[in-house]
Amino acid sequence: MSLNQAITHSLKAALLSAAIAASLIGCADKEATEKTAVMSKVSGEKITGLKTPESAVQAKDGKIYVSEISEFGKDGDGQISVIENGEVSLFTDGLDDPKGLVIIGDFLYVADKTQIIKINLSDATQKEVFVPASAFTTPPQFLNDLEADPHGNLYVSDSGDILGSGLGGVIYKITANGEVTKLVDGNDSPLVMAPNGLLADDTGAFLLVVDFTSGVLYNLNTETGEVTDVAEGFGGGDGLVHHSNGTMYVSDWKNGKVFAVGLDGELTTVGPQYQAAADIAITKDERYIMVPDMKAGELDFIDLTKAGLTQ
Ligand SMILES: [Ca+2]
Ligand SMILES: [Ca+2]
Repeated sequence: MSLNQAITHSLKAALLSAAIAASLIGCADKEATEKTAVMSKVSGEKITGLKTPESAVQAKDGKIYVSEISEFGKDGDGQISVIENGEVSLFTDGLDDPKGLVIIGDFLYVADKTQIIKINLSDATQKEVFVPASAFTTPPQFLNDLEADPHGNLYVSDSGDILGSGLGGVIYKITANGEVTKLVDGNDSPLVMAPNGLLADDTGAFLLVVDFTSGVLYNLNTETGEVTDVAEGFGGGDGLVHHSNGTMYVSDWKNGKVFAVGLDGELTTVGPQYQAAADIAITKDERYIMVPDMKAGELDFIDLTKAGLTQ
């Protein structure tokens, strides 16, 4: 971290803590309920042999779903694997470049390059295009993270020309019936370059976003489209996770790191050095941060009960 970044972190610590506390208030109760309701089927053992894994999510029954891009830009070779008690099996294939995953009710939603796919968790043959590419206001280039709010709305980041100019990204809201609205793009705010990780608050009024090009974390007002700079220095920011104790975790794909961001705004690196820490997630019992290491082809588990990572 440069001195400038360090100073910025210091100056913005209070703002960050306020933003997280304000936007995520109420999450603790919900997560605590789920925590006790779920029997974790996680051994903490690293999963290997995955094909360019990007994102992971744990269902209420403990199963973990992982999106695998396989070859970037090649259609039809993407897939979703399911992990149960440490055993990996194929859930569904025939996707393009699947990335962000979110579960609403009995369905898994997948941001698959240019469209959103909806799959029945209990029967993967029930798979449909929930939002086609044509429904977006601009043709999607690189649909990336998916997030849901308690009202059943989805949010998706299009990271734009993420591997080229690093610009052209857009953030969209998708209602439960599939209606798409553009929330913000680079014309509305220069902070929006290649938006990646999304984290919604309990009301859907605010969305925390980390940008892959700038490493800036910002807060988006989903009603007004107003974008507020919260913190910076996250490199190739990818995944955002909230723990009910107030700690936030942010992954840095480019530098292979996972940061814990305390309520005081202090950053701590957690877990080992990765090749490419993609879209992280937290297990239902909040014991592990799941880290898809895209280049290593692995899903790692950072045990938060070790090294004083939980209070
Ligand atoms: Ca592919
Ligand atoms: Ca991502």
